[in-house]
Amino acid sequence: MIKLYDFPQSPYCQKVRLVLAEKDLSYEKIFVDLTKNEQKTPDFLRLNPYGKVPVLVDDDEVIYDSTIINEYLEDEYPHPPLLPATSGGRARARIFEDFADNAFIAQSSLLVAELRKPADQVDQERVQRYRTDLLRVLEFLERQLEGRDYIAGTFSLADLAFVPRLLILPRLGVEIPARLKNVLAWSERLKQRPSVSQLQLE
Ligand SMILES: N[C@@H](CCC(=O)N[C@@H](CS)C(=O)NCC(=O)O)C(=O)O
Repeated sequence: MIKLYDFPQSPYCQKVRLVLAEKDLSYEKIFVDLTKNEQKTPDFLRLNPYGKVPVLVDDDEVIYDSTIINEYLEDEYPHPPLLPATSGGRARARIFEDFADNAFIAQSSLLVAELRKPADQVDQERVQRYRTDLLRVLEFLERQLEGRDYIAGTFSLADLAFVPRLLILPRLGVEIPARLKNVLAWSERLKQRPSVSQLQLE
């Protein structure tokens, strides 16, 4: 039985839950309360020395880091495939999976953290800067999606990596501008997927 050490609001845990759902894998969810620092207990650090969720345990295998977990799931449970068939396509999927983590999730997490502060401590200048940065990322994605339904051509792990933050953009005060037609269509296409519509964000 697969076990997932999870914190519901974590976009990295959400990435893994999306892939588990796409592959229709059953698993046990183990709640790690980050608000109580449970990820830094000796027991948890034995699973992941970085003290971060998600961690996936599949029989004797202990795997951490959402990207590595999702690649493991793809290797171990290849159907349905979530990487393109060609080497070039797979490389592109990996490039954008990495971009989602480092540019999109990382940027939006700064905004989430700022907006979570008590109202009188929120730095509006920063909020505006983070929103502008996210819009710049969306503009870049618009160009990358030209002539493609999905970021690496076929639906893949890369698209799923964007989903957690794509879903909460309105809550962060970021509307996808109407001129970004490719991003809007891609986002709608993703929202139609059962794995995405049923994703628990809280
Ligand atoms: N690169 C890691 C990042 C994981 C990560 O940053 N997890 C956060 C939750 S969103 C965490 O566990 N933070 C707790 C901490 O750093 O103490 C991945 O993709 O899994």
